[in-house]
Amino acid sequence: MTGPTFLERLHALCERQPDKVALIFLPEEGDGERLAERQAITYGELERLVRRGMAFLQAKGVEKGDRVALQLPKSLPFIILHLAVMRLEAISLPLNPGYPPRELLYFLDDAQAKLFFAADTARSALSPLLADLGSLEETIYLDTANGAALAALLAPYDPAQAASLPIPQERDATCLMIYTSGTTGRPKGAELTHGNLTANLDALHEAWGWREDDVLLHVLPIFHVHGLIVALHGALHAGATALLLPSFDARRTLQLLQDERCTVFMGVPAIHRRLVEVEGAAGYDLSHMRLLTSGSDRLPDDLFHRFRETFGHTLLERYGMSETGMLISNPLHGERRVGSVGLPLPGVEVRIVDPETEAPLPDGEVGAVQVRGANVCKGYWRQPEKTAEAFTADGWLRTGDLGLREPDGYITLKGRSKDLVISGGYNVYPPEVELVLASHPAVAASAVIGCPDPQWGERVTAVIVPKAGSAPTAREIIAYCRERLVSYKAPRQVIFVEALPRNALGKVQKAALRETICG
Ligand code: MCA
Repeated sequence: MTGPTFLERLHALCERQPDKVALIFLPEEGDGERLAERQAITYGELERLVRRGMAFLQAKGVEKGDRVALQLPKSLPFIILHLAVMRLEAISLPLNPGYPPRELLYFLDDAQAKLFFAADTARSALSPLLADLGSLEETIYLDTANGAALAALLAPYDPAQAASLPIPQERDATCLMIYTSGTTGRPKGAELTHGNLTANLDALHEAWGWREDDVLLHVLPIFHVHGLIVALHGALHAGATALLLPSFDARRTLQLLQDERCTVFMGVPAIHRRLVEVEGAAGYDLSHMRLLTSGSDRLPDDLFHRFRETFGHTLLERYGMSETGMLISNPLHGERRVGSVGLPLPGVEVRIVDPETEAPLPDGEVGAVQVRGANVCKGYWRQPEKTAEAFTADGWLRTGDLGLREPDGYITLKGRSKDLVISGGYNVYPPEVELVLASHPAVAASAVIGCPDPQWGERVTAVIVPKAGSAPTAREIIAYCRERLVSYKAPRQVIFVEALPRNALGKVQKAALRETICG
């Protein structure tokens, strides 16, 4: 692989266009959206802040390979610290601010995080719990709502001190860890390297025609690959400008896309659905936009058509996963085929194989989707056996999705071989929820499935056999899960049954259950 890495490229952009605005942070709507309250950061300021951040992290003892966890809202401190960690050859570990303490502790412990940044508002809940965490040397609480807090934190540190540090050169070194769950229920950290990020960003740059004069409206969370790599890194890699909304609001999004003359927007189907449902949606002028993408969940055909009818833009559907970044995309120019995720991105190999023998299948036959390329992660953090299970001997990653290739190369996904529910673009692994349900004193057995849902795509549904003599309520079960799991993983629906359908080996037959329960 040749060419600069993502961090080298970003550094060069900061030197070349220091006065260009890189990031604009928009306040929550209630805060009163006036120009003066926006915070604009130029590429030059970004570089200076990242260097200060590096000097600060060095003073905290952060070294190559250390894990630094960030459970912060979408904010400037998050982005500066994230970039500074990666520039120091350490590993950034972004975490959903919605994780309840129980989930959070698992991630910090499993990753053996050395330093942890959390929101100031979480201090009283977290500080007693973190005291016993072996690897954790320090937790730093930050007031991210107050722009001055970061400046105050970093002020004593000299950006010149970090200026002499080389930009990381080792492409195989892990720089980012994203936790994903799996069939065993325990989330595992996918280790993404500098080389992975670079390969993915270069491929998307070429495929989607990113330009320096692009303006991205960013509404996604930044603790996942979609919002962090594809959207935020994508804009920075292009030297473009990203306008960041702290959270998604459909009407405001349309207003901003129109008024700010944004050129790029990325969303999940649940977001696009809300956009078309805004009253008077078709009246917003989005004619200046050049790219609107959809991912993280299958784009329903009706939404594909409705979006085009409403806004005059054809959504570009693409497919990716945490372990690989983006793999397959409909083309920027050419046919964006409804129901298909498109063609493999430059440098990404995709094959469809027989799920049993793993022999490649001819076009048109449904099989398991496997992927290989410089974008694919090197494995799971400290889980060599899980890594070995995920890859074939010749280095293909088993995605867990089923699909077929059309004779002209377009790939269409046809379901999953893994047990997974996708709710509003978030992956929910049933075993993780079932593990929590199993710990409830009134639950004898449970199975978690996804039922079709007009808002979320799939609704997390718990089917429960209560213990003899107990009569739990749905409300109780949901509350119990919410205490232990981030809210989108908690069931939205609970159904009580006398028995679960099982096969001869005692395994719950989820397909049969979906048929009877989801109707
Ligand atoms: C929010 N809620 C949800 C979800 N989101 N429930 C189920 N599924 C969800 N996805 C619930 C909250 O628990 C809360 O419930 C209520 O909805 C309102 O919460 P709020 O935060 O206001 O929700 P929202 O702002 O309306 O969020 C909807 C959303 C969000 C904007 C669609 O879910 C979202 O940003 N999704 C995108 C996820 C994403 O970026 N995925 C990428 C990962 P209550 O009121 O009862 O407490 S996948 C990825 O990265 C791969 C690589 C890829 O290919 O992209």
